[in-house]
Amino acid sequence: MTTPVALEKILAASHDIHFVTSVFNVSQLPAPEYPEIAFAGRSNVGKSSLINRLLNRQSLVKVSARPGKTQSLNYFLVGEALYLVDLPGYGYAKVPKKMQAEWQGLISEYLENRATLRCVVVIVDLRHSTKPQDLELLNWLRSKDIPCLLVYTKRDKLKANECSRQTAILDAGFGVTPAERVLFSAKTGDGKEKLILALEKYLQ
Ligand SMILES: Nc1nc2c(ncn2[C@@H]2O[C@H](COP(=O)(O)OP(=O)(O)OP(=O)(O)O)[C@@H](O)[C@H]2O)c(=O)[nH]1
Ligand SMILES: [Mg+2]
Repeated sequence: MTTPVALEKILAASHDIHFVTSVFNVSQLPAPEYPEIAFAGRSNVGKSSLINRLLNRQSLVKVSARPGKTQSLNYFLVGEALYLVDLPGYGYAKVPKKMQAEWQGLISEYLENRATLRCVVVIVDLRHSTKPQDLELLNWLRSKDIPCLLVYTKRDKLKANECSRQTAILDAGFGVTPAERVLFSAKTGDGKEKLILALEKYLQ
C-alpha cells in the first residue's frame, strides 16, 4: 500500500470485503493486524453511507434515516489488507445520556490507544454550521496528534453557489485549508477519487 493505485485496488476488491465484528468494549477489539481508518461524525451525518460508497456496496453497512443506527465500532476487512471502522455517531439528543457517555468512553479509548489507526475521517454535513461537538473532536484529535481528515458530505443537497459559501464557512470554522478537507456525496459518488487519494497518504 504505497501508491494511490494500491488503495484504489484494495477498495475495488469488492468480492473480498467482510464484516468482521461489532465492538462494544475495548476488550473485544480485533488483533491489530492491519492498518485501519475510522469514520466519525454526528449521528445521521452519513458515515455508513460514505463507507458503502467507498466500497461500491449498496448496503454492506446499515444506513438509516433514524439517527443513532450505529451503536458499536463496526469492523470491515477489505482485501485482507485494511480495516475500515464505522463508529457510532455523537450528538443525538435522544440517545440516553448514560449510553452516550459509554460510547464516548469507548471511542476515545479506542482512538487514543489503537496503534494501527492511521486516520480518523471526521465527517460533517456540508449544510450545517460549525458544530461545537465536531470542533471539540477535531481539537481533541489535534491535541493527541491523531491524524484526521475532514469530509464535508451530502454535497448533492446544495447548489454550486451554496456549496462554495458553506465550504468557506466550514473551512473558517474548523481552521482548515482546502487541501485538508474533501467535499463528498455518498449519493452521487462526487469526491470519491479525492477521498481515496487523501486517505492514501495516511497509509504510506
Ligand atoms: N442526499 C444524500 N443523503 C445522504 C448522503 N449520505 C447519507 N445520506 C442519508 O443520510 C441518512 C443517514 O445516513 P447514515 O449513513 O445512516 O448516517 P450515519 O452517520 O451512519 O448515522 P448513525 O449510524 O445513526 O450515526 C440516510 O437517510 C442516508 O441515505 C449523501 O451524501 N447525500
Ligand atoms: Mg451509521
